[in-house]
Amino acid sequence: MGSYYLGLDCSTQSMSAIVLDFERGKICCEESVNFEKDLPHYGTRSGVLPHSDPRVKHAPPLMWVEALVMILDRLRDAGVPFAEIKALSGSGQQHGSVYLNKSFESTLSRLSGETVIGQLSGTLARKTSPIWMDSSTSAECAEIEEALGGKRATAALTGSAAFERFTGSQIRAFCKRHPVAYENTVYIALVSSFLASILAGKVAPIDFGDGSGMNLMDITSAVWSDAALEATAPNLLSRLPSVVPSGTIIGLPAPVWVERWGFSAETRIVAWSGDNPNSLIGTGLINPGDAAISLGTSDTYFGAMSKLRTDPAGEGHVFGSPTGGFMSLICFKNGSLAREAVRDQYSLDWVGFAKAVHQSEPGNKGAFMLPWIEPEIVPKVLTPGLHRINLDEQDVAANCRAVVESQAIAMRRHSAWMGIRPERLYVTGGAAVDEEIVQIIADVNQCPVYRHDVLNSAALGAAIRAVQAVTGSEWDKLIAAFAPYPLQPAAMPRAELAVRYADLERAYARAESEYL
Ligand code: XUL
Repeated sequence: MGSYYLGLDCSTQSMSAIVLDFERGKICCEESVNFEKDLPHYGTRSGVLPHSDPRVKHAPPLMWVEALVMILDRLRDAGVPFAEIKALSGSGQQHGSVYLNKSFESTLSRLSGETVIGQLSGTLARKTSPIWMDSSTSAECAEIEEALGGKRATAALTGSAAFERFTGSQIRAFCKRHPVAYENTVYIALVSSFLASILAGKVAPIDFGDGSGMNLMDITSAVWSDAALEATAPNLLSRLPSVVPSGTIIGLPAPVWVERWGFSAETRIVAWSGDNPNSLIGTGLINPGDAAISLGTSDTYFGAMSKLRTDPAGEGHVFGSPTGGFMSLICFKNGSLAREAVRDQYSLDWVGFAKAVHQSEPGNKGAFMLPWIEPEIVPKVLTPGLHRINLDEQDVAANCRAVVESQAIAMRRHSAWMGIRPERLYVTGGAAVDEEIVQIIADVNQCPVYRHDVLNSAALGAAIRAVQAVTGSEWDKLIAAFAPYPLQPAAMPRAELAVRYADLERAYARAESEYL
């Protein structure tokens, strides 16, 4: 009998899985399901339902369940020995919420056969789930902050100022706009706890890491905050599960998963967490001082925190770390979204995009852009727009460079509050394979950039968390075994470009304040 550990990741655009073979100390299987391509009948674009208002971003929760079923099928077809999986955990795109009616709990307890999705369809009190890209709840954010004594007080209490995409303002908006449906909502889950509930066949708790992306939890004591609940919606406590440490074993697989996929009835299900806390583990950044950039649908900049400290400007977040401490993070919505939009405008593929960046000069002769193709989170921009500064729209190479350089500069500028000016940076996420992007990050930050072999740090982090929860192994040892720090940098900074990028950063800062 071997020992295998499964990590799942339900992100914006896909569901992915990583299986660790513990005895051999390696990843033995990776699979992925793309929502738009593999599940076209849900009608999403890149995992998001189209809507006439660019601020409204929802996804169908049953699509995530169908993706879960599909990925388990793929793992089985790939020969994963389900009976030898000792534990599993998962990762969900943070902040997204699922609204469930009174039949949820009883349906979970008797999920059966081929029709998991059909059975769950009757349990939704709201057919769609607002996700992290939504920015339609500014009024509710203002109301919550006012009730909690302002932006700073909200951040001090919950780890973040009130944000449109955070679950609290989304719940408030739902309750105000659809009071009857809110009344019929008996449980509110996060993407992570929703999928964990389905696997465990019972309502799952929310972990400390994902719970801190809701504006509802007291970040210091890791329990729901009465004041925040009251500022958000009536009778909210009864609709929320408890908050638990990220390493909590929450249950065993429901019979359907044992019967249909051959999971052992003894497989431990470890609380699922958000993609960012999971990525912290998957990039091995458990010790304060280092920082990582995840280049995904959103771009995030994050690191472990030595002492709880919130962002005075209210742009950044403090989340719970799966190791028990804290992590800091800032999130840019126009990550790969903006890179893809520029690439598509010039009808390029990624190879052509990288070539174009290469053809242009570092610093772009002072040309850059504010790439707010979607409403932006940092800085807060509710009316989208792409603004070119000293930049000729016809110049393909300069535009491709401009989006990447501007994003790298924005990350550097807005991460200053974290107080980490790292000696090295780690990169993860799909776009981390691009040599030009990685070089620009090194030059803008004037530090070496390292790239992990495994770019799906959220699924890897979930699998490592599953091992840790069951074996009690030290984090350092698990990181060394499954997410070792790369020895060779992927890019070194070019010192001769330091002044050029410092000038560009100043110009960028001026332009940003002009357009805000
Ligand atoms: C972080 C954030 C995104 C989501 C989706 O606060 O909103 O990174 O977690 O990945």
